[in-house]
Amino acid sequence: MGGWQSVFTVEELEEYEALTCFKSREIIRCYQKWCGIIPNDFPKDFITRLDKKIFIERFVEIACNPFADRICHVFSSSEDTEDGSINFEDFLNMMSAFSEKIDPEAKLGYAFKIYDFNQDGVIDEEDIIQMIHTVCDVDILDEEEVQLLIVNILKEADLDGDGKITYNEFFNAMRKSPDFYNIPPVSETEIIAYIGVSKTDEFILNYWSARH
Ligand SMILES: [Ca+2]
Ligand SMILES: [Ca+2]
Repeated sequence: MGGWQSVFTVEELEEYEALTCFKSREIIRCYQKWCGIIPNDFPKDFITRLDKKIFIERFVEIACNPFADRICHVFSSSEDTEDGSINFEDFLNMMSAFSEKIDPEAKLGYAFKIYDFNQDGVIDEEDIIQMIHTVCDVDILDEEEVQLLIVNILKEADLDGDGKITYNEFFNAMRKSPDFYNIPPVSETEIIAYIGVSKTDEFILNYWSARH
């Protein structure tokens, strides 16, 4: 690890270990990754914020993910909610959430936030439409199919039938998935095929895990 270790104080490493699912070794590796993402002339501290667009372009693992924008907004600690900029600490949290080591329930909490496009604490029809449009670059579904998909998703997850999926309802729907503890990666083609099947929980959970 050599010189990289000295980037952090012992206290900083302990603090980051407490806030993430990483050990100090993995935190240092995240920092190395971060240094590969930021432009050469960008400050190498932990709090300077990198513009969302530049971050997405330079972080290849996320660049192709249609939810990249939402992911940045969920993990950005910027006070400006429209901003989505990322600093090292946000990046570390993001990596921790993507990690296989994270508790699946914690991962679901992040997934829920990502799908809650309008950030009102529930997933409703508006969010589901956004979700479909995010996954499908081209309009492969007509209006009728979109409506059917919404109905199917709500039928599976919206237990009290109020047209909104709360976190608890989301959690219950996700927990039924046989892939809950063993999430397989899927290709974009499979994801689009999945929409046709419209098995809500598998669709959402597989999608979330597909690109990291
Ligand atoms: Ca919402
Ligand atoms: Ca409900």
